[in-house]
Amino acid sequence: MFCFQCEQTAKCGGCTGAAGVCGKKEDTAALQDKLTGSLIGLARATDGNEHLISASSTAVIVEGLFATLTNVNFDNAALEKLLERVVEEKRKMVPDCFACASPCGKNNDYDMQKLWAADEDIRSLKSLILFGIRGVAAYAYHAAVLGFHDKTVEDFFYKALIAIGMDDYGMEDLLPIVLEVGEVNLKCMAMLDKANTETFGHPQPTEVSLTVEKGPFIVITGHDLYDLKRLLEQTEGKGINIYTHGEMLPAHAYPELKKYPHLKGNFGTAWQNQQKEFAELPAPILFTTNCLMPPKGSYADRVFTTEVVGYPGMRHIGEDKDFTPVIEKALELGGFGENKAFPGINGGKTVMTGFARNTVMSVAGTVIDAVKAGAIRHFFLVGGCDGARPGRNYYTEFVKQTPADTVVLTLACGKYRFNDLDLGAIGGLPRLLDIGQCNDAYSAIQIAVALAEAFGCGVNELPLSMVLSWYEQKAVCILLTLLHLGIKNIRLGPTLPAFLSSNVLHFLVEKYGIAPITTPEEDLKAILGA
Ligand code: SF4
Ligand code: SF3
Repeated sequence: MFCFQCEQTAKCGGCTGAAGVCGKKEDTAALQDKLTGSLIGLARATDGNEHLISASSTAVIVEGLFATLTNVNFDNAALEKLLERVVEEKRKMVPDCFACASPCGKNNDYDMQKLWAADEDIRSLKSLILFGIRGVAAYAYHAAVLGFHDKTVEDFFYKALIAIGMDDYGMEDLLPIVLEVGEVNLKCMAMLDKANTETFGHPQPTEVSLTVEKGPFIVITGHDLYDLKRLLEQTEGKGINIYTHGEMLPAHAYPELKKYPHLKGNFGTAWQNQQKEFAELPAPILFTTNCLMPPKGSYADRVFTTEVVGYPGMRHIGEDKDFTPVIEKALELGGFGENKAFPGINGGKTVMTGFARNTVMSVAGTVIDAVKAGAIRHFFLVGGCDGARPGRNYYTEFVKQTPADTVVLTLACGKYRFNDLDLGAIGGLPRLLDIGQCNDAYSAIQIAVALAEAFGCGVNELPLSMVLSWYEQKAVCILLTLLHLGIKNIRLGPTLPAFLSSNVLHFLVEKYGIAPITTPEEDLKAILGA
């Protein structure tokens, strides 16, 4: 196998051999490559004719891309089924090709080995496109679940897949498509923001407890808010409490979700701690998206998956969304006998969330006055994924060391490194503002653009610095969105992606000033100049 799509890739170079660091086995990696190659074949079959694109062909492309994201689907049977659906769609799209006596080969599936063995700059740019659209597909999938679609976003998947399969594309052909991934992802995140806020209302600042109350409960993790809504409906009045985990935390801030009194609080920290935190948990855990780690024997009997997530042997809740098996498991396990506090990694008992664009912009006047009066010297966006590498305590230390006259905006699961810290307030505004999930990078962008407009400058001229952490492919598409917007001097860690060749990295450094993180002390000094 060969896979280097995520930050924890072996030796910062690539996972090879029998299994990846994430636990993905060789045969699953081969199936995921085959699925990706067949999606390229399906995209090729459109031959640039958008009339051949259908809702079902797009759905399988979105699902197929999402299924290959890190920590989403380890289930070969589910991947085989997706492959069958791709063939079925291709058969519907170009039936004559299946009956042709002398096939020309132009719609053939793509052999991903060609990509992994390509010239390193071509491989790097094609990887940026592929990993980027895997992230975009995850967001498009969530929007589609809520009934929202965008033709520009959906059509782009075909263009990007075709580009990955083009053997004669050079750097000058691929580079514009890399940046287009960022442009399209901005549209996609805007669509998901609209879908979430129109369905669940605008997030409101909300304090979330880190204590699990006695009695039966269910832990729900991942990014899919609609699954949480349906779980809340099905558990209403049953004496079962619901606790969010990981990227589900911002759900507490949405009016249409927080109105359920049995949505009680948040359990645990970021994804990489799940094998420790779920061990012996007297409750079932429902995974709606990444990040799923191979479940340990101590809790494997209580893991449930739904939507695109899959793991062999784990029970999967299908399209009927009947959560009865999860509910029965919660009642059978019974929960804790008394209230149990699970403090955050810095010992905090509660965390705040819900500072998305609507809330922050409603106090824009106060924020602008505070900047003009010198009460706020600088903004930091410290956001992105969490992960297992030891160097990630950089982000805790960085936030702890930010001066009292600065504001820290955060988003995605990297926030668990510091979201239980009490950083105090400036003029009634908390110094630490959780904007939401990774896709709420859209909110962060809107806030930055509004501030830039208020100050009559560009985003790069604002007293704002971005200190990002990455792990999986959603972070790749968000980074490309920030580059598409021309945002410069982003600090990125804990390590740079293995799929950036030296020439591509050189380009990003020269054009956008991307820099690896160093130490909190040095980076703060470089940013604040003191
Ligand atoms: Fe390795 Fe990451 Fe690929 Fe898993 S997803 S096989 S850890 S590079
Ligand atoms: Fe986290 Fe997996 Fe990326 Fe949505 S849940 S940010 S790592």
